[in-house]
Amino acid sequence: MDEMNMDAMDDAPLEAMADATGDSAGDGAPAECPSSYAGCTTYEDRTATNASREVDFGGALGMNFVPKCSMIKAGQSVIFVGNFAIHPLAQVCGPADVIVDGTGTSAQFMFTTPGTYNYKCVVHEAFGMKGSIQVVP
Ligand SMILES: [Cu+2]
Repeated sequence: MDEMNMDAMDDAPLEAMADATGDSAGDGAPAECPSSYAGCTTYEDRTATNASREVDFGGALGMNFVPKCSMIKAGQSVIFVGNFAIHPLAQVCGPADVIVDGTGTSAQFMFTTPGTYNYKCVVHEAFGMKGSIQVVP
């Protein structure tokens, strides 16, 4: 196998990962988020130091993320709590790829770059299982 074929193989998984995070252009840069995703026009202010930044999903909550629309400050983290095997999490768009996935029943992600991050349940997107996090400076 020559050098060029090796390079082609190396690139393939990277493209697949980019597509999974909504990088439709396939250029490695995260896609910019459209406004009003998941019906989010106002965001629950969770920027206070002592505010909860937990997003619960599934179980008794059904095919929902609660709260659906969160506002946090750059440098703060959001913890997702629910069953990731039943509701696989994926970031749809945003200024950086932060929400990678989760296993088990909780996963925490720190947002350092301001902007809007939209996410979805891969399985129940069609049922509206979507949410958005707005990160302010
Ligand atoms: Cu789901």
